[in-house]
Amino acid sequence: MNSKQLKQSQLSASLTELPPLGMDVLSLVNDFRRYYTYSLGRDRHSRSAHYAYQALVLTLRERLMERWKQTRYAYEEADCKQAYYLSLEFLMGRALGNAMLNLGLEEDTTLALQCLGMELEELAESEHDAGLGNGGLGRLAACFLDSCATLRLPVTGYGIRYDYGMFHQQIVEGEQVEYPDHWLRDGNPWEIERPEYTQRVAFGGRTEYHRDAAGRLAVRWVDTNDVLAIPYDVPIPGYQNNTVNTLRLWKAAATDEFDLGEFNAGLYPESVAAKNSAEQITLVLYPNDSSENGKELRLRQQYFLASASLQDVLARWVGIHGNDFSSFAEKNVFQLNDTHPSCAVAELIRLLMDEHGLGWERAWDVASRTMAYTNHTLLPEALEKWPVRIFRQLLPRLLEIILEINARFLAEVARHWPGDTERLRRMSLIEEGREPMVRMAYLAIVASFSINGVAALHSRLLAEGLFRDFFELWPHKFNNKTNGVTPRRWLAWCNPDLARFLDDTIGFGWEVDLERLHGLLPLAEDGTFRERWLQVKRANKERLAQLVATECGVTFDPRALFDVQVKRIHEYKRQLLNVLHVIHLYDRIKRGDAADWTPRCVLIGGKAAPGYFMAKRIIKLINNVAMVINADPEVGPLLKVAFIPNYRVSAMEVIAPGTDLSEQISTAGKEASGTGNMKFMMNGAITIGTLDGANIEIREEVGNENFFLFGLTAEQVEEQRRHYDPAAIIAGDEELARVIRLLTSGHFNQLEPGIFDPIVHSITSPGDPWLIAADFRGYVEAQRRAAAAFRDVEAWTRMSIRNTACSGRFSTDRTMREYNAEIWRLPQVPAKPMV
Ligand code: 26Q
Repeated sequence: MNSKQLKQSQLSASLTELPPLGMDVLSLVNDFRRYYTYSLGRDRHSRSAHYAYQALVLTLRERLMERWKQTRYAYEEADCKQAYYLSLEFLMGRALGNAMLNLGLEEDTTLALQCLGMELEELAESEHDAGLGNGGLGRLAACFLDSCATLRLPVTGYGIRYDYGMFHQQIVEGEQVEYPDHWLRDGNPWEIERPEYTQRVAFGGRTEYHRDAAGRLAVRWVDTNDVLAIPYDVPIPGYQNNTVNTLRLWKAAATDEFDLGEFNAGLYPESVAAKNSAEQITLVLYPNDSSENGKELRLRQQYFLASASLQDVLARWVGIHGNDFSSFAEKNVFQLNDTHPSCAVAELIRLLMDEHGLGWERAWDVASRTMAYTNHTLLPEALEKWPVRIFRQLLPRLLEIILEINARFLAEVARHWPGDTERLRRMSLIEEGREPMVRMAYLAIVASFSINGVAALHSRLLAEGLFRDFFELWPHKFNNKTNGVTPRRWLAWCNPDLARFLDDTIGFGWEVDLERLHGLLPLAEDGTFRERWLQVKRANKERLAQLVATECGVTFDPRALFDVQVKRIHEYKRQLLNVLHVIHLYDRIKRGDAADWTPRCVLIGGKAAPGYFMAKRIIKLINNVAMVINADPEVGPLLKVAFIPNYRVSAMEVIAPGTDLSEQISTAGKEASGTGNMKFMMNGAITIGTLDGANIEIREEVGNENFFLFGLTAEQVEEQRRHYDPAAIIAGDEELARVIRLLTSGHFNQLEPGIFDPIVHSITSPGDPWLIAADFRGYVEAQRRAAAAFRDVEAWTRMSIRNTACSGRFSTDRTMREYNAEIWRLPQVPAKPMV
């Protein structure tokens, strides 16, 4: 050994594990300065908050990074079962606050920045929301990941890295205008590109049959157009437990051959065009929250996600076990977030048979023991279907497999119900007709060992209605998992004043054991406690009023009742019913019926799918009504109405803590669960709502005295529809008749004649599926009770406290424990302690 080699080997031997990064204020200050000065090259002349934000993210990110690696090692070494949450949507919102909170660095970071003369709030505000989802289903996926990491469950999220997330909504002359959400413009410091795990996804082409080496009939999928899937990993920190799980998002990229082939033929523009069409796949999120049928690009997205994710899991498996899949189902489970990723069923079979040499029976056995499906909708028209024709063109091999699954499945149905051809037709994975369609929900049901709804009522209605035939065949597959929300983001982070107050009164640790909020119940009787509760609510209402002032230009008085409905705009969610009530209040003021008035500020927000005409017209109505009311000096402070533009995760973080009354007023039997209802409840709002979705369970937890209930039940809704006569209801209700007259008279559209005719028509039509007129009277009376209750400050505060106190069940920690106990069966794997 020469001296150079000697030196090298001595150096190598003296290398030790990197020491963990400091978790104190001084380390944070110094790392921040190092990033700001040396990595980003900024100095005291840099005035934009953006670079300070970047330096802060890098400082926190490196602390996540070491825990992330240790978590991966811990899962590898445990060699345990893992779950994969497949979802076309992850509505993550902002990550900075969450990272600080979950690392336990919230206080120290605030201090560190103060030392440097900066405000955390300003930096936090400069982060774009990661809006890779439409609404409830996407945000649920994000809350699930937070809880899985907190519970130390080995769960990986798989999704798509859209270049453009949910559109940015502006309101121009009362109407929604959509702008592209280029959220990656300034880069995304939270993601790590991992090109070393790139996968290849095929489209188009045809299938070819041949004999393999062992003489068995085998299939080749040939002449395909391939696209690369490049993973970008996002860290998902657990709550102060050193666990960091992974969200893996795929980006589409053109293959090299693609370019080269065309290029060599001298077709440069064509080759660039081909590259473009490959990269189209992950360009933009579809902004519909109920299925839009027939868009081929959407099916491409779905298959791209399913195929890349399954190949990724299988590659890791094969790396350890080779082509022995005998224990695969004991070690892996895939949770399908609605039918959107349900191509995975057929894709797993394809990969096992065509790529790894399994026969049908064994491939089917693996698939049907690893797939689990969650349904999120009861609206029959929202069930996903794809034309067989598109499948044949785009995914010919998958179609063959789906048809094979169907043939075998229908044979089973025929054995179970001999001679019942009507049932065969009903249950077939293929809907026959002029344009035959693949029924994605049935594909998911047939292959899954577990099928769940997202609230008790929803799961019951699935079994009794939408999926009845399947429930009769396989009752054991069906189960309920009531949704939740993560109390870290939706209480600890978004409502810090309440969080500190909770620490002071019920002690530390409620963030991970939310049932401990029950400890607040006796305190509802304590006058000083109530006084402080009210102070916290008051400060939060001031913060919300500030947001409404800047975003809507409307003045909300924090002493008034803050009445809020924020969610996607949908006829079944009945924002229209809310508006009718607002018009009714206005009418009462104008006709001098305002004795014992409770001043009220009504806030409505939400996005409409760009092609949903009625939803857009409802937004226009809300804005026009607001304009008239807010400008009327006679109304003054008695009633204010605002539509908050661009409702999103970060807006809800201000809205929920400042709300008094939470509007959950969907037509019973239509809202699968709702999760906004839970966020409001946790923050001490009282619900006005129907017996729909999780409202039912919320009311059971908090008690009828602390909930403003109204409206038809799901059963009564079905009954009413058969002989619905809104004209008679309107004729028999003078106050409703006056509201309708105000609408038809053009009072809210003096310069835009007729624009609200479609709305009036829908309310007055016997075919109105949402039964607006039927629930109007009950709603107005519930609102009267709420207004009266609000005037008794003491009683209202009791109700508010009880709502928070009883919200423990709606933590996604509970939801994830149930998924794990009854579906996934994963061990909890502790992270290695940081030394
Ligand atoms: C499907 C195919 C093509 C294009 C779009 C879609 C699509 C996209 C998103 C269909 C549906 C969605 C989203 C549905 C959704 O958010 N559902 C909500 O899920 C929540 C979580 O379970 C529930 O609380 C809500 O009740 C439910 O409406």
